[in-house]
Amino acid sequence: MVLEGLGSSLRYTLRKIVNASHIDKNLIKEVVRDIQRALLQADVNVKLALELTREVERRALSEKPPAGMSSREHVIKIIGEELVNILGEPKAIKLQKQTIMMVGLYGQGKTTTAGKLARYLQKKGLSVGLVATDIHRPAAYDQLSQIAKSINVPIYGDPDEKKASKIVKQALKKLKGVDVIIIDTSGRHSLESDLIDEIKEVAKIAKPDESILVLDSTIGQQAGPQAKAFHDAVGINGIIFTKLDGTAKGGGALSAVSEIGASVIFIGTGEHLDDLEKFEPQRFVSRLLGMGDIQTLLEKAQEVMDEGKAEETAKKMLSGRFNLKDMRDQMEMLTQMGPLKKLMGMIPGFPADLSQDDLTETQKRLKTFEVIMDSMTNEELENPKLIKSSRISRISRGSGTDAKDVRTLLKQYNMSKKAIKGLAGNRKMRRKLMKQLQAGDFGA
Ligand SMILES: Nc1nc2c(ncn2[C@@H]2O[C@H](COP(=O)(O)OP(=O)(O)OP(=O)(O)O)[C@@H](O)[C@H]2O)c(=O)[nH]1
Ligand SMILES: [Mg+2]
Repeated sequence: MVLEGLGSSLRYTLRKIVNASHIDKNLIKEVVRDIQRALLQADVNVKLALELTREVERRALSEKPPAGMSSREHVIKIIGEELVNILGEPKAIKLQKQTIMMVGLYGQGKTTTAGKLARYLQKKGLSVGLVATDIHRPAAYDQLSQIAKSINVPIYGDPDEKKASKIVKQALKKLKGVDVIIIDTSGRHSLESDLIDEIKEVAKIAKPDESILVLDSTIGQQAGPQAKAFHDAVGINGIIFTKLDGTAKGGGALSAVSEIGASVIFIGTGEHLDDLEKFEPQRFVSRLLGMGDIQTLLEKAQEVMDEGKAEETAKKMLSGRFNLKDMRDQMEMLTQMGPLKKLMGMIPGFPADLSQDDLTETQKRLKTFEVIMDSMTNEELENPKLIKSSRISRISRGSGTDAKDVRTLLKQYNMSKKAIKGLAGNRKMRRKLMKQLQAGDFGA
């Protein structure tokens, strides 16, 4: 996984949010400190890391969650959004006829990435040709030839030619028929003037539609100044980061180029030609944070909260007070089942152990009860004794059910109430139930 270290520490932090009993200022401050530490460890620029965490804190403390979103989800969403923000705008490669020039310092991954890009475009249905202009390293032509052969694309190069621009001139003629021409250039240890002159000359002949800078992401924040220097020299349209597999400094490289306004197109995540991924900040961050896992965790947290509510209702029930509203609350939880399955057996008047068929039947019945109760007035819910035959007709009409169903509901209510009364008077039984509730023994 890309940036495993950063990902795992951020995921650990998000877990804190998911598992916290409630979200408060202290928790947010703690989370923000964790994120700061994680970003700095991933080599993200201090200023950028501070800006991000300040913004997360400000938003988490001041913004209200949109309707239907819990405060946990909201804080996690803010963190995700701010992380996406520091990665900047992505750029997509156009799927059309064009000339692409790859530039970069020595050993950054230009040649490999030229092959990866050729493979990518080929898979998208374009015909591609590769051009080898590295006149300095003798093995360069062979390296690109091998890549070209493995993906079955034409290559043009001339190991005997000493001028890169001449090779390009020939290549443009030879590869006229292909959709995309990808020119691999030579690298240097540093941005010396002869490298600059050479790629400038290549560019003059090739007139590339895209000049792509290939950057080894292990250089971390150095990516920023390097990108700027290349941009000033030849004009860079997009960046491809390589070696994002297994680097602790990837966060530094990614954030550094976005800071100077350069757009990342792809990331290289391995030595194989298929190890090229479109760079999509949103997806990148989702994966980094393990959003799929987080969603599951949030759902689990929701269940835990329901258990809390179940306990509250059960306590109220044990106090002896019980009206139709209380019954509706219980039923609401019952219909969610899952970890509450066991609790159902604990509610007096409902069967203790249900088969799946019984369960389905009961759920159906509960659904009908719910519809009926929706047609009752608040007064009726709080004081069910009021419900006599004229009201029963009105309620059944209003809910589109039979009067018989309304009577069944009232019968069920009376049974539950009676059982609860007996229970509330039975101290031994009460203690047993409370113990079960406190142990959180709801089963799954
Ligand atoms: N793990 C990993 N290795 C990569 C990746 N991209 C390139 N490499 C490796 O990095 C090394 C250098 O890659 P090249 O493509 O030869 O780099 P270059 O920029 O063309 O190098 P020069 O032409 O010598 O300047 C090779 O061993 C590649 O296999 C990547 O995304 N992940
Ligand atoms: Mg090379």
